[in-house]
Amino acid sequence: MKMRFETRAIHVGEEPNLRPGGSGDVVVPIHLASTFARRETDKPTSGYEYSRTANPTRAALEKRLAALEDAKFALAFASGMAAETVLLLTLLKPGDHVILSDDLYGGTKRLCHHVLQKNFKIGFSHVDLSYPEDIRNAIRRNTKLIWIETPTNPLMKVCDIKAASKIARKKSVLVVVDNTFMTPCFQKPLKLGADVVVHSTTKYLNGHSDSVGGCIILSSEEIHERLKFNQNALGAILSPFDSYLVLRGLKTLAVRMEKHNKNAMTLSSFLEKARKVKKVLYPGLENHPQHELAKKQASGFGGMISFEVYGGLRGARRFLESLKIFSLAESLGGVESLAEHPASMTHSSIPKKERERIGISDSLIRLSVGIEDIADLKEDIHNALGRL
Ligand code: P1T
Repeated sequence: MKMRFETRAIHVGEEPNLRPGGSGDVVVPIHLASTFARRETDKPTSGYEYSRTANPTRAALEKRLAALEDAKFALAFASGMAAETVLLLTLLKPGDHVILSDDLYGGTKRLCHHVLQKNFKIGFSHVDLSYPEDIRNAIRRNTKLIWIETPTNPLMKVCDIKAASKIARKKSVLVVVDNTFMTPCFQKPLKLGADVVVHSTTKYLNGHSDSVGGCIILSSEEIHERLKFNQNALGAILSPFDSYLVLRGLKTLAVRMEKHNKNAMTLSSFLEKARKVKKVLYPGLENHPQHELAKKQASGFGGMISFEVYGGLRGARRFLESLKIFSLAESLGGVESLAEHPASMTHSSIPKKERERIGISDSLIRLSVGIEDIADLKEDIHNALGRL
């Protein structure tokens, strides 16, 4: 039976085993074994041999992740950065060139410049991916890959995945989309023409701020085989317990995303009217430069809002340190609301001059809007703005 998204999020990968000897668990057990016994030397009897190579709990999660992005394959990693590292080391070789957005998660930028460029001689160009023409112009003879974060972290710029994929395909360039902010609940990059999706499962997919993980999702058998080989060779796997946590979190992904979206929509409109707020960046607002595109390419706007306060660094600090319900913490995508200061936290590895050129100013604040009662969230923001 072909299941719809919300049903898949609960059932795929956790079909109870009702065969003779099967226990019928409705929830996949946490298979802690590091190794699996076999009858014959030349083939693994159960299909499993060693947990780094494959593990039944991780396999259940990978099956579900693939189903949610309408893809054939998924691989689960020890963190979002581990997934990105294995992906880039698999697809690129020295001398290759990659196009990235000008603002994106600071850790991705650090991996690209401080590891891949420095040690492996891979070149990177940063462009504003909200202009498809700029993508076309940035493609070089040796360009192998376009890395798209949409909306971007933290400036919330939206890239037209369909247009970018069309440009890339003509030049045989691969398109990777980091779908962490939107999740497959709101956005399906592979359907829009992208080749590969990556996620930090640490965020919305797990949803409860109690697991660090990542994944790669795709339909190309050839690339999947290479990735699987390299994941095993490099050892960057998600543990059985974390796999279980993400399987559990995914069951409520759709209801959580609906509430994140609703709360963020209300809060962004509230911030827009606040006297001490200079500007608000949220794709759901009509004045967002890519609002129409965001409406067309995704079925929701997500739970992330960035905004600038008056009062520069001092103002931002005072606001953040006055919050009571929002925790002042890095990360995002959990049921609890978080607030952070990109310039000194998530994006501090980017030099100040470069940060300011991109638009990550000292007065920029990023919110991960949780699923608490919106009246409490509004009150918390209102009171903290009152301290400016
Ligand atoms: O933290 P990790 O699971 O390794 O994932 C890295 C990562 C990848 N992609 C995006 C879009 C991300 O936002 C992140 C991690 N981001 C944060 C920790 C943050 O606060 O923005």
